[in-house]
Amino acid sequence: MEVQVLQGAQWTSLGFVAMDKYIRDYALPLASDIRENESLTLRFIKHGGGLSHLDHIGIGQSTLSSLQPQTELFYKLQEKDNDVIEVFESGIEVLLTDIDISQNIDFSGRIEPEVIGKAPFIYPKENKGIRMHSGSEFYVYELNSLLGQNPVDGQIEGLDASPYLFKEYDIPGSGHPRGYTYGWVMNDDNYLYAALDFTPDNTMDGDKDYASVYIDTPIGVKQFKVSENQKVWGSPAFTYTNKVNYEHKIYEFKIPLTEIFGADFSASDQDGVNSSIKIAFDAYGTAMPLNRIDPDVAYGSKTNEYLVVYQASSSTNETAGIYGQFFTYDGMPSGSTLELYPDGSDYPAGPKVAYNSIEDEFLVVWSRYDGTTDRVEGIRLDSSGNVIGSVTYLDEAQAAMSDYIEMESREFARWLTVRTTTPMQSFGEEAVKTATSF
Ligand SMILES: [Ca+2]
Ligand SMILES: [Ca+2]
Ligand SMILES: [Ca+2]
Repeated sequence: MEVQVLQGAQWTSLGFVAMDKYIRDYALPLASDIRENESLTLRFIKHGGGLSHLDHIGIGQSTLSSLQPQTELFYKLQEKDNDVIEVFESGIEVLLTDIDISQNIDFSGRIEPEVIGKAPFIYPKENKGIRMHSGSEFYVYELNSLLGQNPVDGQIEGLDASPYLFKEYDIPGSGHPRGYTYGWVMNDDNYLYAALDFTPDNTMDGDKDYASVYIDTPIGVKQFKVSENQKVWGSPAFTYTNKVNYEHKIYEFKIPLTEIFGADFSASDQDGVNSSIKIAFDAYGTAMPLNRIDPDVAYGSKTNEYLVVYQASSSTNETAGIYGQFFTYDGMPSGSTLELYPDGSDYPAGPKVAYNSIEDEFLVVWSRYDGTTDRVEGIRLDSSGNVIGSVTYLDEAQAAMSDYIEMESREFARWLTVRTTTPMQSFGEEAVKTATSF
């Protein structure tokens, strides 16, 4: 991203910053020949990369004034709040008044990679990565259990009076904000109405954004897909809702009941109709889920549950985080996803987990390059997933591999031990460290 300033009739470059897909804060000093209390016209130009967005621009307490007629800029760039505007190669211009020359230009923004992943979010989440079919997981909506209408009009506020069918928390791997997605379903005599409030998608990306309803019908699973170019079954909209304070994607669906129950279906004669509708959703907004790789599992004997830990990364593998998920003894997810090390600028890898049956605790370790050295870090969790203490440095390890063994031994403390290969010059040696110290 390049920042330019207008001086006379001349645009002068103030500098460049390298951005990634996450909205981050940047600062550039003002040019020395800019005078106090002036108004300043700045231009932000995207150079290279994929889609780009700015969330906030300011100079100290200086007031941002939008250049007419782009009044949306003024509203969206006032605060860093995930309410963003798209920036193109042609750039955007903003006018700042009452400049305090002792301050930097502060701004927040992102640039996506040119090639981004294609995987949508799936609801129910059990279907992730699997093509929808009759054996997939579905929500069940009983016909006539919620009578009503949701006109396809870009508004879903009225739905809050009705219970939602699902509410799922999503952590996008794409740099979009994390947040909840809500789904509603209702029907009248002729149509099934469904709606999604897809709060993780705060970018308006034309036909790249889409969502679908999947319904298991007697003739197989039908997909009802909606996007800017596909409006047979409903429509997307980009709007504000009462769920978050930034503009984002919603989807409304209006599906004839004859598409579900067959052409003979009649509201007045529902004899012989299986009124349980099996329904699922997907949504993609260039907002997309993380890729989950490199899992490890430990069994918690006290609670009869498994803790699976894994690395989750974006499809471009530029950053990653470490996550965990409990599963019941029969394999159902238990509780929500645990963020053990956040997806950020670095790349924690190779998570391992072990269980301490004496303390009923789990220890998760991973290796991470912090910009200077490779390090093995760990975190303790109780069997409910609550973090005990905080992420703790355990050892230096240049091999991006950590392994550890359970040692309920006599001499050692009753906790797990961490074993890692240590620096390259002594590759092959193993250092044994107890984790009792953290
Ligand atoms: Ca904003
Ligand atoms: Ca509506
Ligand atoms: Ca989008």
